[in-house]
Amino acid sequence: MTLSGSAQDMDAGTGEADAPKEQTDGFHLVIDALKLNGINTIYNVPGIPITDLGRYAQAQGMRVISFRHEQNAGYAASVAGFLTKKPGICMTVSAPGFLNGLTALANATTNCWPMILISGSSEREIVDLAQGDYEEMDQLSIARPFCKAAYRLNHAEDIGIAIARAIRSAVSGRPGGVYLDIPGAMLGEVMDAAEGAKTLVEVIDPAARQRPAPDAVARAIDVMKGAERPLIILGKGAAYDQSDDQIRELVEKSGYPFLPMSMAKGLLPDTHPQCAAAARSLVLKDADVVIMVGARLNWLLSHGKGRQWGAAGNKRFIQIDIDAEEMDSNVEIAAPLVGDVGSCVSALIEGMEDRGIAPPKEWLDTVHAKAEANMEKMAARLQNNNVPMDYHAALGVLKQVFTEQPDTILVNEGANTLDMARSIVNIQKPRHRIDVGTWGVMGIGMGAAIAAAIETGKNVVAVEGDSAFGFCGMEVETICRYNLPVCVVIFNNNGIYRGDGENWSGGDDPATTVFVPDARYDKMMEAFGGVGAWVKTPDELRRAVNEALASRKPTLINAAIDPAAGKESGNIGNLNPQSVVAQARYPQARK
Ligand code: OXT
Ligand code: ADP
Ligand code: MG
Repeated sequence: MTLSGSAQDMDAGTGEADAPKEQTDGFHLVIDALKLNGINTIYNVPGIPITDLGRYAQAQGMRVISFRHEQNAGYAASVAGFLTKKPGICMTVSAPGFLNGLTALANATTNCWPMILISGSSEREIVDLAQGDYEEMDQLSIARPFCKAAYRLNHAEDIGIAIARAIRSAVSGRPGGVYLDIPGAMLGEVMDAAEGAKTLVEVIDPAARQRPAPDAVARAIDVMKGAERPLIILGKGAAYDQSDDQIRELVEKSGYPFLPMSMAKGLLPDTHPQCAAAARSLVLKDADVVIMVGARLNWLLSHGKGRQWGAAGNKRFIQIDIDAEEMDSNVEIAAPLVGDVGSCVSALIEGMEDRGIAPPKEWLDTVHAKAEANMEKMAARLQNNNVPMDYHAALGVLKQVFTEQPDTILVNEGANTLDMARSIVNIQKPRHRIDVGTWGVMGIGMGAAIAAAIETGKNVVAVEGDSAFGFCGMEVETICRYNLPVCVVIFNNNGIYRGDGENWSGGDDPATTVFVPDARYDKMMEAFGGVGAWVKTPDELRRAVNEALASRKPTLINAAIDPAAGKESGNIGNLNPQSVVAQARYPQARK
């Protein structure tokens, strides 16, 4: 993109003007650099100094999705990164807008998702002398600890290389968040268009394949050969890698049971006969060889040790990860395979040929029997018709909807709403479940739903605790404005974990964990032209969700859930600190 130049070069000798040279500017070089690298969407909140950057990007054919709050725009960008393997772009104003986006940048880095936060910033000279500029803040220094890399762009001629660096930093090796600081003045800098075009850089092979060394593969195969009770754990790094066919081949050729972490659900269908999700405790405790594929042995897996993992030292781990430093982070890794999931899994498949690798039938039967028993127990609970609904009744409906319409993307957050939906709603396709990720962060829901709809065009159902929704609920206006096929289902139990908490002082203020009872969130959606429904029975819920999916209209279903049905912190209540003093002081705390 070029601008018609107003400046003209004058021929000193004759006084005649040369043909006017075409010019460009910082705004358009940023847009051209992104487009050159196949990035066509920006998640944004406008304001000084980037308002016009958004307008011009839209004018130049980019999709610019404007949000009501930068944190949600940032979550959307990070989820776009997870879904597409290209860095999602979030664009914000300076200081407060930047800080609002920073949580999402840090969350992206924690989740290993590629994202670039581009924030406008104030006058360098004034900021550096702390002279009190409009929205003054040293954003670059503040961003550094929260991301993989942080850069500042000082001149228009550096835009091409800076955006190339940002893209490569975000997607190469372990993906993560990158901060790009854009002083407002730089955007208005004008330069010769042809010279500007030469400064643009197309990033070649930004996330180069990394094949594991043959001896590392041989070591892993030797460990597999000795396995009597093997297990494959699939993580969201495996989902991110998009080597879906190879992963399926590894699982099916080895015959090993597999346990999907929450966002790896669907890499193989949850209904696959080798899926061990419903026998989680058993496989973690009893497996003797565990192959980790793009999953970390962090808190979600009890760090690979302790009671959950059975007797100490009873396991050998093979770990596939792009990041060598992940190895031995919590326990000894017997066979590290450093590389991308696709290359490592392919190498394992090749190495397995003719090595007689298959799990003992007895182990498979044991896992299968446990999973079947758990599923049977669960099935009975899903049938109930209690009013008010409990989580099982409502999720029984959603389970059926997802079985019938497996192309729908599930977004999920909350505590009980999250934990129960994870185990009840089966996912059939890769990257069709997006949730709170490694930090268990609340508020990701609306940004994730918007990104999923924008990036895939598919129907999205966001199953939200009422508290979780409150962190990002204003974005229902964004959903309506862009007319996205998003159906938000709020599990409204009047509070955080439960809606029946009491104020232990006996005073008039409500308990710390409860909300206004029977709040009409459905009216929020109606306020912006979407469809709202307040449902109290499984049948009403089923009808409302099916209507939303058929119409593809923005819909919010406010599902009344029994305030007494949930548990403190869902499945992770054990992480709450305990105090014998407090328990003695408050008898209620002992419940
Ligand atoms: O094998 P066993 O027998 O053990 O059984 C297991 C499986 O085998 C079995 N299972 C099945 N059975 C039958 N059929 C099927 N299909 C099946 N599948 C599995 O079920 C059990 C359990 O299986 P699961 O779930 O796989 O295993 P488990 O043990 O739970 O796994 C452990 C974990 C750790 C991997 C898992 O629990 C997990 O992934 N947990 C994630 C938890 C998480 O991240 N929670 C969110 C954070 S909680 C808290 O921090 C909240 N806050 C604070 C806050 C946050 N987070 N963020 C910010 C920015 N500010 C504040 C807040 C405010 S939650 C929250 C709001 C909550 O209120 P809401 O209103 O939103 O929500 P409600 O609670 O609904 O009110
Ligand atoms: P989960 O929460 O599902 O267990 P984590 O986020 O803890 O997953 O782990 C993801 C892991 O995947 C990270 O250690 C990251 O380095 C790794 N990873 C990300 N992308 C790739 C890739 N393309 N190939 C190999 N490993 C990857
Ligand atoms: Mg709730």
